[in-house]
Amino acid sequence: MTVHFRPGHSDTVSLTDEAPSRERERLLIVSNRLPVTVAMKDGAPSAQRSVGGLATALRSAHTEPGGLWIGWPGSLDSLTERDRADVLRQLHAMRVAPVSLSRKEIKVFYDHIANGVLWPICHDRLDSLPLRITGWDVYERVNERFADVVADHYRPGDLVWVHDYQLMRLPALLRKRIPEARIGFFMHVPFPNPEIFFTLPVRKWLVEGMLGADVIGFHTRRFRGHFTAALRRLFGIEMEADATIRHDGRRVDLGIFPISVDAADIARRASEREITNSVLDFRSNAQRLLLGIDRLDYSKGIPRRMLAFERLLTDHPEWRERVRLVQVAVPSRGNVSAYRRFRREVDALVGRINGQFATPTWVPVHYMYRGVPQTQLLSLYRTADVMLVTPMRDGMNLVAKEFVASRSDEEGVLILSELAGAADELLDAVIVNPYDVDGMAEAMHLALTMDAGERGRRMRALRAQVSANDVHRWCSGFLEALKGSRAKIG
Ligand code: ADQ
Repeated sequence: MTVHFRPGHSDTVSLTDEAPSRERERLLIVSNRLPVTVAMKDGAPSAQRSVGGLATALRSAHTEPGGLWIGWPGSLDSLTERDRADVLRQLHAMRVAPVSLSRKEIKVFYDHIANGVLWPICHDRLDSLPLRITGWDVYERVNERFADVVADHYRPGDLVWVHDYQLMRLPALLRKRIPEARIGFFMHVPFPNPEIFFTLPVRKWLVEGMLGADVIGFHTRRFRGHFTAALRRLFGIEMEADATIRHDGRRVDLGIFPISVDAADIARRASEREITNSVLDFRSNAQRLLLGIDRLDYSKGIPRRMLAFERLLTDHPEWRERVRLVQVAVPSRGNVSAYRRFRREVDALVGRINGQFATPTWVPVHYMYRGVPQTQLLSLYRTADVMLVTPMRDGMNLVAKEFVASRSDEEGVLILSELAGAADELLDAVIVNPYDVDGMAEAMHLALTMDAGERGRRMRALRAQVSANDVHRWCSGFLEALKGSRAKIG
């Protein structure tokens, strides 16, 4: 195998030399971040496969013969020429093709537009928008760069699956380059209500970008409904009975594909002795455990969850010294000012609650501002009496499903926000309105006092739902729709 640089696409490695035959349907996955992390190990750069999220969801599709993942590998700027070539060789062996982005592009495309504008818009947070928005030209340029790299690797018959809000323009840009390609686009975040989405001056241009796809996937019916409402207002088109629309002489499928987790794998790992032993250690102090696991993101509802816990301790003082909240928050998007402000807000709330209620032998909120390894995550899921998943808005929320999948002991209660996509499926959770602090405090009390029969009944129903609709079903459902999309054209 030879690794060579293509002019104009500095980090693109050719993977054509060992590719399978032309007839085989290959899958090209495209996402902003590659499912790898490059770090220095013993003085040499090493590319490691990431775990969790999309990396896990698409692992088997990616490792199919000919599978290729295209995306940004993180900045390689600090590496020497030799180390960079070494990393590119490692990435090639992992069947990933890097798209190189400059520091300035990352700042504008990723930090400013994707995370500073599109993320808050998709999570109903108009108040978090910058007063003046610039940088759409850079967003377009970066999407063009992705399109170039995909086109470089594309061969007739390939399926191209584009992921998420960072790449909303990519389907149309690809369609221009490869008119006959089968292109899918999956929106991992909510498509917002058009009243909110239409505040963006570039609303039509973004939707036109998505419409370059043959199949557009959403987690829930509600998000697809928002999208079709936007289509009606922008183009006067209606979705037909078979969930397709006609646009620009083509048909586009609008599908519902709720993402999930590898339920069987989680259940197996959560039952290993290492995990069950640590659960006994965690439980030894006889206090009940409420658990929150989130990226530290303002959409995840951490402040109101804390206030609800504070209310629980105020309205039901019998829980003092008998219950604790473990909140694990993985640092996220520290380059965006709204996230830095948010971090300070959470720090202050934790301090206030602990200052008010702690005793020499009890601290009500255990706050961990870091990611935790998979084994610890599973131990926490298995130990929790009550899992708190209370986002203000969430596309799906995989934490809720990971918790359910890990509870092969059929114990634990899930409190779930009605504004998480997962609430459309996990009907046997205790469903709450995340804006209703007092209601959430009562839900905590209810969950802590729920009898064993009711807990078991709910958990069994939740587990049946998650195992019947796991991540493999999500992945194959989307790919089947994409393969079938051609049949509808004409
Ligand atoms: P996210 O907003 O990142 O994903 P989520 O679906 O909850 O949210 O996934 C988070 C993942 O990170 C989970 O796998 C979880 O285990 C892990 N994680 C979270 N906190 C952690 C911690 N402190 N330590 C270790 N691991 C942690 C986006 C959308 C979601 C959608 C997914 C997939 O915002 O709505 O469900 O994509 O489509």
